[in-house]
Amino acid sequence: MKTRDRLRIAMQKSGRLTEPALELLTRCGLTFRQSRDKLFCFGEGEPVDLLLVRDDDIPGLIAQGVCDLGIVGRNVLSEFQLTTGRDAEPLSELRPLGFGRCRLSIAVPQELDYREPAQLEGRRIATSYPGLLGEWLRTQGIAAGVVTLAGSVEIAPKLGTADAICDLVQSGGTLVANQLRETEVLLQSEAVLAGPLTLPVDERGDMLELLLKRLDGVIQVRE
Ligand code: PRT
Ligand code: ZN
Repeated sequence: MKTRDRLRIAMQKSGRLTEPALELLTRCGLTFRQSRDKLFCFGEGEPVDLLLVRDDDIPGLIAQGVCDLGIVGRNVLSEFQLTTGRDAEPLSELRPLGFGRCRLSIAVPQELDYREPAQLEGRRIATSYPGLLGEWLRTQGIAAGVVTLAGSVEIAPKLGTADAICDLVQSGGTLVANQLRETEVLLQSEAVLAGPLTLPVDERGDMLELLLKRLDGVIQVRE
């Protein structure tokens, strides 16, 4: 991998994690000059730059070595780990960051008399997380159909394309609005600092160590 002397962090360009991630980095003493295309933000004080991308691209950018770190939901990181081949660079969760909390859950139509996971046997479950859902079904010993959808998963039961869904839940409002009921929690998620399993040993490694120390300080004060 090409050596670089500046640390590069991938984060969400525009979405739920953007504001809190920037706030956290600012509290760690980092300041950025935003470039005109807003894809790359140059770090002014410390040698730390930002790449602003779609959250789904973040694990891949770290695995390819394009970025050293990423701020991304555990749900996205875990799904990447489960769905990329064994040849891909394994990633690790360096720190939980305490924002973007939600859970990945199974939900069924309210009128269904749901008591246990075994009732999902032979049913179709719509999700954007086929890796995480597939793993949960395997551990439960349930054979169910996984219908992979990019978005609007919650309307699948009404459309008749699935019998249940597996999606992110926060307040539960979206489920209620779609006459669905949360029945099983597969994953508790929040934003995490993700990185490669083996951290760089050059100047970036020193900066990373400093950043982790500052992060720990900021997170501790918050708790
Ligand atoms: O454009 P890009 O691909 O970057 O953004 P995105 O639309 O994929 O992501 P975004 O901004 O919606 O979410 C980014 C991350 O925020 C997710 O990967 C989660 O880690 C985290 N997060 C926290 C959530 C939620 N809470 C959340 N409530 N992500 C999505 N939702 C959605 C959920 O999918 C469902 O549609 O909100 C709805 C449920 O919310 P409630 O409050 O009605 O239960
Ligand atoms: Zn996304």
